[in-house]
Amino acid sequence: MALGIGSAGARIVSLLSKETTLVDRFAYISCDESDLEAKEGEKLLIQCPIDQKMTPPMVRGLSIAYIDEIKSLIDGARIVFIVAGLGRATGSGLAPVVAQLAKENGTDTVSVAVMPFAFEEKLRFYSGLALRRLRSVSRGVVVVDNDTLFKSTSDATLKEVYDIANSTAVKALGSLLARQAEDSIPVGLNKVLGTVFQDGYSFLTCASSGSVDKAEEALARAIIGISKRAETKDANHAVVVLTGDTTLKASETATAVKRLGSMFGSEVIDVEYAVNYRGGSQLQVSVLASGFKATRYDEYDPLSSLRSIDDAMDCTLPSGLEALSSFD
Ligand SMILES: Nc1nc2c(ncn2[C@@H]2O[C@H](COP(=O)(O)OP(=O)(O)OP(=O)(O)O)[C@@H](O)[C@H]2O)c(=O)[nH]1
Ligand SMILES: [Mg+2]
Repeated sequence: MALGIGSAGARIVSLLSKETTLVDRFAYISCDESDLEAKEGEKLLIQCPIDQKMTPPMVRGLSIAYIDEIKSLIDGARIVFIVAGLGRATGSGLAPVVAQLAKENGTDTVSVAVMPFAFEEKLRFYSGLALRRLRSVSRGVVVVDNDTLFKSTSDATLKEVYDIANSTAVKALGSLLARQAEDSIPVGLNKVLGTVFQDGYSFLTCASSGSVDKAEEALARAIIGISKRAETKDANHAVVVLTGDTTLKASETATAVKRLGSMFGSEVIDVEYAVNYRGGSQLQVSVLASGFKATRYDEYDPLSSLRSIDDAMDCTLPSGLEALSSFD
């Protein structure tokens, strides 16, 4: 099951529903009705009785009244992929709650955390905090950094930036979560999960190249995306998906995969790969790599080094709402 939370999560899962062939159920949770519009699948709206700007702790507070509904939404799923953009109220507040409820239910969760663009400095604190929380309650966490999905140019609108970022992210996720088809050799769910269910964080990055050594060049670009956010030598598992046209040679794939260990600076890395011939002459490469104990986002939350804080206490209701009888 894929579950989109908040605005970014809902948009990405809705696009993913048209791309993946491996996910059976799609669902959406948000505090904003417009995130749920025109989405096919199960939907849950978390309502706030007072119109006001929310924070992640407020959303967590509001979610208490919806715990049974969240539980029944995820009930029966073998694996839940939770997708959320972190840093604002809904995704940061709700994604860790949903992951925790799935864990209590005995369901394995893979949380896909979309991290803020560099220009969204104000979102750093909550995104760092939410990522740490997600790590503590999910079986696997895949970090997708918005800056690796789109190089910001001054003339693009925010909608264009999101659209490009989403199409890149969804192509990468869809190529990992694909069934066997005529024009592809997929990696298979078990190998993806084997990579993601490692200690620490996984990263998903993408790059493309049209040069003579396109496989190697695109791979190097994707790995540079990870190197700015974590120690590449910590990587112990990776899945590489190459998407090109029908001229993509086996020898190119083989060379790229062989070079991967030295590109990461880790000779012990366990590499799986998949090939997809539905692309164009530009070779697209997606790299999912795992085993990263620390990330640059640890610095986003200055309290992350303290071990004595009880995160479960961080849950508030908008003032005035405590007295409403519908809240536990
Ligand atoms: N890739 C991508 N990122 C997005 C998109 N929409 C928002 N984001 C990013 O995701 C993070 C969280 O933003 P939203 O998803 O809009 O926030 P939300 O979870 O809906 O929270 P509230 O609207 O405050 O309740 C921010 O870093 C945004 O830049 C999107 O469509 N695609
Ligand atoms: Mg929103």
